[in-house]
Order: sequence, then structure tokens, then C-alpha cells
Amino acid sequence: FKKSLLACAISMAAAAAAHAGNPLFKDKFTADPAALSDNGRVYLYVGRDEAEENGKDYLMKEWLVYSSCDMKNWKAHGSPLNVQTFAWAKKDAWAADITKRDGKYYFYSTVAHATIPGKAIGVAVSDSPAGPFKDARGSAIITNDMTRETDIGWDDIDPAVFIDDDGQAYLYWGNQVMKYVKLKRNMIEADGPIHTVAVPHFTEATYLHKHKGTYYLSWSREFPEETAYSTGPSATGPWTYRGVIMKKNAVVKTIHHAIIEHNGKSYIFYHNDKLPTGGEFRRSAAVEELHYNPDGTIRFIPQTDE
Ligand code: FUB
Repeated sequence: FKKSLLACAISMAAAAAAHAGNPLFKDKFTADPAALSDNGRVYLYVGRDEAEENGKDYLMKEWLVYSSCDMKNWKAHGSPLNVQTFAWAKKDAWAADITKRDGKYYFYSTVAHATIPGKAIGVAVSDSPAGPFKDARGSAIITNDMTRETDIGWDDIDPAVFIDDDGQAYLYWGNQVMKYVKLKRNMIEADGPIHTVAVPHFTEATYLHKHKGTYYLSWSREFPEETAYSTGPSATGPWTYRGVIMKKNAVVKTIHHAIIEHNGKSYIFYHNDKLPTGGEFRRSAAVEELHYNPDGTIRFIPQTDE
């Protein structure tokens, strides 16, 4: 513990990207935060929004990694992975999620597939949370099969990975329809059929976490989006809807979030439009502390500039 405090102090002194309140990074547009608490540091993974000021669509080619031990001073680790990490992908470094298993870091991310219509999900692996990452299987783990009536080009997006206490890993994802599949122990293959989950007004950005024995399934609902959640007794439900924890942004219609615990506190990362010239395709990652009520429900979380 002492060692990690010392490492924290040294890295803060060398921090390349200092933070003075939300949004977290003032020099770049950063969207779709994914986060991991590991060895005393929080690692934050964001897609880089590169659209022009009046751009009409996302322009996202790479993910950026930052880390912090105090949630205030952030060190930039550059871009250890991008669309080209996946040889079978052609564009769109959209939302991602990360987990650690057996000393390796598995990064699940949305990209547009080069030969199969629509978006797909890839998995990259690294020995370090800051990368470099390489494609873990050489092909997408999830592709758009267009077999359901509800299938659209972008329904296979926004992966969320969760490893339960019994070691079973799950991958959640989806747009309009929430889906999940069990993962094999190797983390790079699906194990069994794809299931769907019915939650109210689901749009996208599923997230799953566990706190004090309760499972929390959260997602972006409606459009413009707000963050809602359900709780349940297992990683697959049954789910009880609990309400909205974060309200819509002023301009940008998406709000993609991630929830982690770090050094005994809980945090929610999300994105907003608060950087000057920010907006729909020029978003900024932000963070708030998240508090649980004694009955396990989550307190409503106001967006702040702190
Ligand atoms: O960044 C592209 C898409 O916008 C993400 O995949 C969604 O969650 C939304 O934030």
C-alpha cells in the first residue's frame, strides 16, 4: 500500500494532463468513458471525438488512455489502440469497456466491420492497462447477423464486460435491444447463446456492476439520453427498475457512462458537451462521485464542473 502511495505521489508530480474540474480533459474531445481501478490507479479509456466544429457525424479513429491515483491529476498515456488494431475493422472507434483477468487486460470495443455490414465488437489484449494492445482473436467476437426484425446497422455496439465472483464472465451490449452472452474463461469466445434483456426505454450504453452483493444494470434511456438503472440478485436478473440517476445533457444527446469503485469510493464517468465548441460530436468525459442510499438505491447524481 505504501509503495502504491509513493508511486502515486511520483506520478502526480509527473502528470502530463492536470485536471481542474469537469470536463476532465480540456485539450481534446473525449467520449464514451470506460474505467478500471487497478493497483491503486484508475485507468480511463475514451474515444477521441475529432469531428469539426460544425461536423454532422462522429469522427472517431482511436481510443486514448489516461490514469490517475487521486481522480484529480490525470496522466496521459497516449493512444495505445485504434481502429487499425483490428485488421478486419474499417472505422469508428466507438464505445468500449475493459476488465482484467489472470494478469491480462481485455478491451472490448465497437468498430465498423470492413466486410460485414454494420458495427461489430472486437477484443484486444495487453499485459498492461496502458497498453500496447493487440487484437486478441483476429476477428470480431460479435458481428451484426441481421437476423432479428429489430436489427439495425448499429445495434451491436457499446460492450460492457463483467466478471462475476464465481469467475463467470459476461458481455453485454446493444442499441434498442439489450443483449448479453456468457464468455469462456479465455475471454475471447462466446459461450452459449445470445440472450436479450428487457429494460424500460433502452437506447444503448449498458453497464453492469456489483455493490455489496447487489447487481446493478444501468443504461442510457430515451434520446436525448439519461442514465437509468435496475437492480437484481444475479448478473442476469431478474431486474427491478429503480429510476434515473443522471439527467440529459444540454446539447449532446448521448451520455455514455461507466461506474467503478476506487479506494473505497464509487464514481460514475460520463460525457457532456461542456468544453467550448463542444456538442453532439465533440464531447468531453467527466466524473462525479456516486453515493448509495442505505437501502442500496443510488442517489440522483447532478452533473457538476468540480
Ligand atoms: O460514440 C459513439 C456512440 O455514441 C456510442 O457508441 C454511444 O454510446 C454514444 O455515446
